[in-house]
Amino acid sequence: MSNTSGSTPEGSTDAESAGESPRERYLSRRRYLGAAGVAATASVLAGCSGLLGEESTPTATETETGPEERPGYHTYSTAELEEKYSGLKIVSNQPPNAETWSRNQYTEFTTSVDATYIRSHYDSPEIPEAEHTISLEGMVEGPTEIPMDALKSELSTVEVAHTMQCAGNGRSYFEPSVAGAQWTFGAMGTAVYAGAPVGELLERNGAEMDDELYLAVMGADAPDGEDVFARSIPMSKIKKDCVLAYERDGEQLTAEHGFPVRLVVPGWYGCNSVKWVDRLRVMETMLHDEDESMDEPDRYTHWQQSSYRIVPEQDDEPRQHTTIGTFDTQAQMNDEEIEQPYMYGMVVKSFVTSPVEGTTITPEDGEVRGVAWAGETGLQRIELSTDGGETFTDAEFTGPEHGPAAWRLFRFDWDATPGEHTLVSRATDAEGRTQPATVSSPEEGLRQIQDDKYPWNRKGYGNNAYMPVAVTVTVSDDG
Ligand SMILES: Nc1nc2c(c(=O)[nH]1)N[C@H]1C(S)=C(S)[C@@H](COP(=O)(O)O)O[C@H]1N2
Ligand SMILES: [Mo]
Repeated sequence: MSNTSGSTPEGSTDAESAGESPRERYLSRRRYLGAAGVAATASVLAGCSGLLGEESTPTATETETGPEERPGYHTYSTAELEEKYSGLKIVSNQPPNAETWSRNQYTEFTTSVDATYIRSHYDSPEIPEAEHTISLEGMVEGPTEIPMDALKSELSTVEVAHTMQCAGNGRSYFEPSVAGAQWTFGAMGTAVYAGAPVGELLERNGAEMDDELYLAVMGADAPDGEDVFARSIPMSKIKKDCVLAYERDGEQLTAEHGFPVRLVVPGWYGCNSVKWVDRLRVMETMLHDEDESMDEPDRYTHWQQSSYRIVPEQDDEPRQHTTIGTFDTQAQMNDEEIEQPYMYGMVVKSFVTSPVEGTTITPEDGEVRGVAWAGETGLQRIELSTDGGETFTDAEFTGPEHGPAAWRLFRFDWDATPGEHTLVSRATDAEGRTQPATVSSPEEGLRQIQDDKYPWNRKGYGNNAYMPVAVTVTVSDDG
């Protein structure tokens, strides 16, 4: 039995739309989920299912009777996930959450799909592509339904290389620990996504597109009565490079990664890249509780306003903003008006991928490799320390360069001397911002990266502190 909240399915109407309400449209689109789909979903939910909120403590276990089945959703056993994603360590099976096992799986520019982390708040919806549509509403000429085949055939196809990283990656290094999936380094991976430019889709459908507006992007995965997974993406970013992706490295998306279509927000934390997209709404504001233009606005705000905020120990529930002026997460840390930053653009980070922790190497093996990225800001520099971060020397970027949204591989020729060494990499972004050495304690109440410390925060987001690797160098006997 795990941590789900009970839920009451309630029909609802949207005052704004004539005829069929978004809720009805949603439900009718859900009919393909199975004859008894919606009702059965509700009754199963009232019983027991695994809902792993960002706040909740993860469990890697199944109930004794195995996972509960819910019509219209795929419910996973751990064994099934392990088989399909052999490169992942399973964190929970219901819903599926898993991270890359070892840092040295990141030695190529792209991460194979079976080693690419899964972060889901609900089980994966089973969506037949041929019947799937995306509804477009809000500040548009008229509400429209866009079928998948139109998305694929009538709009351009663009590619974008992007390093997807969960905002909670590195959470497990916080002391004291915080609740939530205990990601180490591996809630991340890089791929080339292909799909339709969201800006083009909006333009074709007569949407208002001023930079100051927001596009609310909603996923089809929340069971009835649960908080819809929805994110507000600023229109300026939508127009710049956001993609409704249907392919990842030339293959169709897997069910767990958002099939048939997900948003990709290049260079921003993974939470923004909404999976299983089924609804887009052009709005003047971010999703927030008091939005009178929307029916049941508070069903759409949890993942936008409560989760994915950097909240120090000293603060309560974060303040809901309707608009903010910067989407660079680190810049928000220094913005007193925002107070609890939203997880949008990724902060600069890097780590060593080989050699791996605890290994014994010879001086001849002294090549150090790693990955570095800085969200859409881009990188300026990568350095390496072999003395645990006391002194640093420049390393060099290698491998493909596909724009700032994707990581760079790096290498360092290490003239290794026998003994114990602690390797640490440090990346600097194009604005000169660099990784801090450690994470602060909660008592310090930090709100920004300061004194070489990352601010400890209640939900463990954004940790970009050094990630040391201890290795032993020995001289081999056979010379
Ligand atoms: N609809 C929906 N989209 C979602 C999520 C989700 O639970 N539901 N999780 C988000 C989070 S927190 C992350 S980090 C990424 C993970 O993408 P992946 O599972 O494909 O790696 O998807 C994002 N998109
Ligand atoms: Mo995430």
